[in-house]
Amino acid sequence: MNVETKITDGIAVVTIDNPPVNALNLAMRNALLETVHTLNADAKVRAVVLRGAGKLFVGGADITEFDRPVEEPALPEVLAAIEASKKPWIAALHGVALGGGLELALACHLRIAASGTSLGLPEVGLGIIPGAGGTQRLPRLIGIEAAIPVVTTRKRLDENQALKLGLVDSLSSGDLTADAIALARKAASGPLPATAAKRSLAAPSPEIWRDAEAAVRRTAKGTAAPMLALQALRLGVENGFEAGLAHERATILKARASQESKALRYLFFAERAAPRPRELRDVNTRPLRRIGVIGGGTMGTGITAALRNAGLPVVLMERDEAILNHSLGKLKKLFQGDAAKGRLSAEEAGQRTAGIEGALTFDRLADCDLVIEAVFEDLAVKQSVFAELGRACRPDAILATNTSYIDPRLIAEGLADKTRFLGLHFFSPAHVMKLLEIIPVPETAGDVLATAFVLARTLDKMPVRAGICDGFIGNRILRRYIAEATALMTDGVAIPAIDAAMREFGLAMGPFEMQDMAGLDISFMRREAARARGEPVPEVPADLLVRAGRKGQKTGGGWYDYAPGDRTPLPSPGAMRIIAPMLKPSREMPSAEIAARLVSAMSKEGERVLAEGIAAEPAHIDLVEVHGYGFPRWRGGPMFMAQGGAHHG
Ligand code: T1G
Repeated sequence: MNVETKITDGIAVVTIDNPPVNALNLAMRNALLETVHTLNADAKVRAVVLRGAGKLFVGGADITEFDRPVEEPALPEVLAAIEASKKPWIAALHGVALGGGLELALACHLRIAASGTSLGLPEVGLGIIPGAGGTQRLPRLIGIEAAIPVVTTRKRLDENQALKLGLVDSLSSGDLTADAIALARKAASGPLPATAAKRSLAAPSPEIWRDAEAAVRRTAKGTAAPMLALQALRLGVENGFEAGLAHERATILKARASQESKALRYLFFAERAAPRPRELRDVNTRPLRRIGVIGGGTMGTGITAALRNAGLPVVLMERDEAILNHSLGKLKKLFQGDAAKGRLSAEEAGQRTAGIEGALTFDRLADCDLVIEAVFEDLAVKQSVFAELGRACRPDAILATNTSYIDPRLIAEGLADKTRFLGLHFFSPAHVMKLLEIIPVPETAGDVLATAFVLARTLDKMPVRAGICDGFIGNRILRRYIAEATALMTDGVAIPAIDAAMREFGLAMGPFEMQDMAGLDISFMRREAARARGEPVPEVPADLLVRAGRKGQKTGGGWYDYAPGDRTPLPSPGAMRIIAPMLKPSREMPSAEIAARLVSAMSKEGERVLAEGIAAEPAHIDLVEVHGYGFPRWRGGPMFMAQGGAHHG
């Protein structure tokens, strides 16, 4: 970790070297400030090139320092020293320049970027705003309109967009440092280029602010930081650079201490740790070149699409031609839909479809490295599939089940070699939902488990290792959440009030709206199956609804009524009449109390999940909730909330 300077023919090349992302921690700030003073005082030095060692320029301030009071020199002081230098400083950008890293570049006199560079101010994603001049210097280079989405939505700019907007002054043709030195020489031989701070900033029309505020309200999803960032931009335009800087600084210092920021920082580190479990880091993995998927239903096609989106060739197997063609047709439409929405080119959509081979027999899976079973949730059916796979696939091929409820140990019973078997629980729609529960059985080999995490990273999924119990981590906590919501309802609290409370809390929909969307019959059949096995499963109000033909949106009514072709939940006197015998007299409950009850039920179940070793740490449960069940990111998760928002960096 250091800041190294090399001076050649009057040009100083300063390299920031703090692996893995050159974060600007206290030591780096001290070293940089000292370097600025040294070079300013060195008469031999006519200009300075600032670069980052390794794969990128600078990934930002050091987020691990945010739980502590700011230690001087703070970044603004370092940047002010560079900006005040009478010698041109040229920022040589490659990989990424994010947050404080971009702010460092903005304080320089000129910027040059290599191909493939990504520039941004993603601070709102951490519940803060740029705190070292980003909201003031960026608009003075690229204008307010272009700066608004970068500062309020984490929009990234590539080098070409940056050049076009004036954020960078030139692009490197290959050797970035050499090109930067050439630019420095040129700058040193002319008048000192004006820094961003000295550039004028035209005030935009009032409509721009009005539209920006509306856009921030629409996209902020309950987080406060985007509006704070917009306000800092505006204040700088209306009150000038220095006033803007002071306001920005005061805002970030306050935002750093907020629950929202603590929650988002907690998730930042949890999301970086989960895909690379420490215990698997040195384990060799098996190749993933060709993947088989069995079952062309909703999950099978979703998984196939996710694999294709990651560039993996897929063999999709179904029982009969008609079903297979239907599944292949669905996938073709899905990729064409992505092309129509501009997410893919028509050619890419064609390639995605072409990379799927349809199959009707197990022998076609013989050379797959991994086969994922996604057939109907029936133990006997799954066991027969794995018996076939055990015969048809290479001995080193990994065999996985996408079951969401059945004990994987039972599914693997007929399998001769269980070391190559595990559960890979995708969430619907599997090509969209980030969460992947990875469920090893006792026999699962280390390299098989490690390979599953490689698959998750390849698919850009958030993997969480889960132990075996009914519902693994996510569905087990969901069941507890639903049970608590049902208890509130039978206790007299109105269904729309419970759902409204959870929407207010930050969920896209409440527990009853969600059940109606998913269908009440799925869990009803599970309860009925348990009752048939002689298990004492008490009658619940949902049973009365299903028996009355109310299965949710798909039957035009469940907890709510739905007009034909409309998914808007309408309070249902009919449903209330059916479940009335199970309800106590109605009563009011404040939204916050409803939400607290439900979230506390989730975290208590989470405690049990931890105690049983089904999850290794609280953060894993929170990742499941955030990436699989729509728990609002800015709240961190039920376990984080139960810990009083304590954030362990
Ligand atoms: N501070 C501390 N640690 C960081 C870090 C940071 N800014 N960025 C990454 N790490 C750690 C990360 O936890 C992981 O650790 C390792 O580095 C590799 O990260 C004043 C206040 C830069 C695009 O929001 O987006 O500047 O798990 O796996 O995929 O206005 O990291 O190995 O122990 O993500 O190559 C603003 C955050 C900060 C960017 C690289 N900056 N970082 O991606 O590696 S706030 C950000 C990223 C700020 C100023 C404000 C990505 C990356 P470990 P990784 P990667």
